[in-house]
Amino acid sequence: MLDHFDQEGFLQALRQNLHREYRCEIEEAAPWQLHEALGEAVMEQLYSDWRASLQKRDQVRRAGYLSAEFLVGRAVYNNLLCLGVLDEVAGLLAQAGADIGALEEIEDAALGNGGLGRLAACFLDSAATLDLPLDGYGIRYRYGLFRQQLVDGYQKEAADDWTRFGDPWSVRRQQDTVQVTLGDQVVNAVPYDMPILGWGTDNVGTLRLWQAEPVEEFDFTLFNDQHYDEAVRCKNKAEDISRVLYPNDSTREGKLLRLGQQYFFCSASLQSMLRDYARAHGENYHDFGKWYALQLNDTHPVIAIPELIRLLMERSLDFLSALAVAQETFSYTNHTVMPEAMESWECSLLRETCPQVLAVIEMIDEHRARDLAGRGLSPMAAARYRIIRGGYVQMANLAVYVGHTVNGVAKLHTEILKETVLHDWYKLFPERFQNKTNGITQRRWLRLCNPELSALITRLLGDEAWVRDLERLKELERYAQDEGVMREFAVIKREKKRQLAGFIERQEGIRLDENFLFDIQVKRLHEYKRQLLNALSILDIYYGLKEGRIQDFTPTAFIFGAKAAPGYVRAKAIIHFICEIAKMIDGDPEMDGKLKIVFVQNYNVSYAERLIPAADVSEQISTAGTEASGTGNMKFMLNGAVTLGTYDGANVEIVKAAGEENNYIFGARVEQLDEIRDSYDPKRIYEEQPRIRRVLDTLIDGTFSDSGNGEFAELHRSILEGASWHRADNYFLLRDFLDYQEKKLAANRDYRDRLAFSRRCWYNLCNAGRFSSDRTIREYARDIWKIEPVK
Ligand code: NBG
Repeated sequence: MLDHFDQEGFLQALRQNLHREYRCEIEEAAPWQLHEALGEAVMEQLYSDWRASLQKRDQVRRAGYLSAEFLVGRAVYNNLLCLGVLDEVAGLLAQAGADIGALEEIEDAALGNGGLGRLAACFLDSAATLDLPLDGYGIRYRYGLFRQQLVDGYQKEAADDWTRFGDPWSVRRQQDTVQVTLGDQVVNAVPYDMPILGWGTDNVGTLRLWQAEPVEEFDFTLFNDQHYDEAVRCKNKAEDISRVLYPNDSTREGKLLRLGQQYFFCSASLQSMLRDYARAHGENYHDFGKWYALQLNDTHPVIAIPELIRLLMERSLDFLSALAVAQETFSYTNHTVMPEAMESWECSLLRETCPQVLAVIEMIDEHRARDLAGRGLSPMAAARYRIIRGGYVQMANLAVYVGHTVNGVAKLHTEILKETVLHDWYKLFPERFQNKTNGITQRRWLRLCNPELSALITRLLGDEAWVRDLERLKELERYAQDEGVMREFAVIKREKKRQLAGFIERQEGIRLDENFLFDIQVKRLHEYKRQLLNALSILDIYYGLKEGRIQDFTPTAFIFGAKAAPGYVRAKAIIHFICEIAKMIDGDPEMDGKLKIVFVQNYNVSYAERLIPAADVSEQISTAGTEASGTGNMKFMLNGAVTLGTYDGANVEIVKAAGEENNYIFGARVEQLDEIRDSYDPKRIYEEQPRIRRVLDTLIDGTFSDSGNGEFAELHRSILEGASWHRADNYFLLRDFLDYQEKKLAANRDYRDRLAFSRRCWYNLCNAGRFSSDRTIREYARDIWKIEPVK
C-alpha cells in the first residue's frame, strides 16, 4: 500500500509516458496506450518497496512455489486496488477525460488452465498480504490459454496473444539469465519478474516467469548465404519451449515439448535460487534446504527434484548428501485423482530431453529399493513403490518418496489419497500426509469484483479489516434477522445481475432479464464436472413447463461458461449440445419470460469476476469423489450464492460451514458410489424412468442436429453403453438425475420467498471466512514450509 501516493507526480508521469511513447494526451490515448503508460507510472512508484522486499528475502528462510501455471488474470485493477489508489486513479483519469473502464479491453494474462493455476495466483496474493516470503516460479508462455469462440454452437480456438499490446507489469531481468540444456540444444532462460502486491502492506512478492530464447539470435553465415529458414531454425526451436500453454486440464499431453517445458523452468528456477543462495549464504550447499522450502504444484515441476540433486552434485556434494538436501527442500501437492492426470514419463523421452536427469532418477530409485529393504519390506512389497516402472517414471512416486510432505486440497480429497490413490505410500509414511483445503483471495474475489457488497460489509463491520481477515464475516450473521440489511443485500445482488446482463448483451448479443433467477455453472468442461447433467436437467424442466407438470416456476437464466480442451471430442460435443438446447428454447415463444440458456464465450478470470457476483445459484455438481476441491464454489459462496451441489471436494466443507439448510445438496456420496460401482446399471434407470429416457433420447431422436458427425449419438452411447476405456455412465449422471432435479426445483421454489432466500445466501457469505487463501497459506507456512512473516 502506498502511504503517500503522489497524485500530481503520478499524473505527470502518466502524461510524460504518453507524450514520449505515443505523442498523445490522456483523453486521446487508446486503452492499450493508457494501460502501458499507466502501468509504467505505477511501477515507478513501486520499485523501492519491491527492492526492499527482495533484499529482506535473502536474510530469512523463504519459500518458492514451482508451478507450470499461474492464472493471474488482469493485473491493472487489482494492482491499483492493492496500492489503495484505484478510486483516486479512476477520478484522476475521469478529470483528464479518460474512463478507467476502458482498460477492460486489456487481455487477461491467462497463463493457466483453471483451478490449479488460479490457486497459484491466489496463493501469491495471500503470501504478499501476510508478509510471508513466498515467490512464484513458472513459465512466461508467449501464448496463454486459447481464446474461445462459439461458431454455430461449436467451439473454435484462437491463439491468445496476451502481450500483443505490451506487458507493463513485468520486468525483464536480462542479467539473471541462465542456460538450460535440452537434449543437444542449449537455450537461454530469461526471467521476467512480476511484482505481487499485498493488501495493507508494503511487502511485494515476485512472480518469476522464464522465457526461452536462443543463445544466438541466428546463424549469420547461413543468413549470408541466403538460407533464411535454416538460419532462424535454432531460434524458433528455442522459442518453441515457452511458446504455448498446453490447453489440457487434468490430462497428460504434449510429450516431448511439455517435458521440455517442465525441465526448462525447473532447471532455470533452481539455478537462479542457487545463485541467490551462494550470494547470500556462501557456497556451503548442504544448508540449501534450511533456507529454501519448495512446493511442487502437482507433478508438473517434480522433475525439479532430480535436477536439484544434479545441480548440487555439480557443486561437489555427493549423491546421498544431495538427496538429503532435496528431502529437506521439497513438498508436493496433489490436485487430482483422475488417473489420466497422473504424470508418468517414458524413460526414452527423458533420455532425449535430459539424460543427465534420468541418470539421477535411476540413482534415486536404486536408493529407494535399498532403503525400503532396510525398512523390512520384501522385494515384492517394495516393488509397489517403484519410481521407474515398465519403462516409465512415475512422477507422483518420485515426489512422495523424496518430498517431506504431500498434501491434498480438501479434506475429502486427502482422505481419498490416503485410502486409495496413494494408499501404499500412506501405509509406509503416514506422517508425510497432510490436508490443506484450498482457498481464494477475497481481494480479487470480493473487494475488487463486488465493490457494492464490499461497501455494505465494511459499513456493517465498521472498517475494512475483513479484507485482511475474512473470519470477520462471521460477525455479520446477526444481520440475517435484519430485514433492512437483507433487502439491501438483495438490491446489490440485483444490481450485479443487471451489470452482468449488460455485459453479456455487449459480449454475446444476448439479452437477459435481471429479474430472472441466475443459475451459473462456470468451470473447465469435463465429463466428471457433469455439465451434461445440468443440460439434461434443463431439458427436463423445459418439457415439464410445456406439459404443465412444473407449475409456478421462477423464470430462470441458466448460464454456462467453459472451455473444452481442443482434443477432447466429447467435451466439445457437450458444448454443442448445450448451445442446441439454448437455440431450441430461444425459438419457442412459450418460453419467453420463463427460461433462457446462455453459453458465454471465452470464459476467463475477468469474465468470472462479473459472473460470480451475479449468481443466485452456484452449480457444483461433480460426481462425488472426482473434484479434488474446487475453488469456484468458494467464490460463489463468498459473493452470496447458494450451492446446488454434491458431496464432493470442498463442497463438503462449504456446506458444513454454511449449513446444509442453506444449500441444496444431492446425489450419491463416495461410499455409496463405491458400493454400487460394480453393479451399476444405467440402462435400467433409463428404461424405468420415462423423464430420463426422454431427455437422453433427444441426443438420438432428431430433436437436435449434430450436423451429421455422430457426436450426439456418441454421447448417448457413453451413458448407456460405455466405451472401450470406460463403463457405461462412468460419472453416474442417471443415478443422480432425479435427486438433482428435485433439489434444483426446490431452490427455484424457495427463491420466490426473496427474503428467506437472501438469508440463505447471507449465511453462505458470513461463513466463507475459512475459505480465504490467507488461511490456506498460513497453514502451508506453518505446517509445511516453516516460514515466518517478514516485517
Ligand atoms: C484442480 C482440481 C480442482 C482444484 C484445483 C486446485 C487440476 C489438476 N486440479 O478441483 O481439479 O480445486 O486443482 O487445487 O487442475
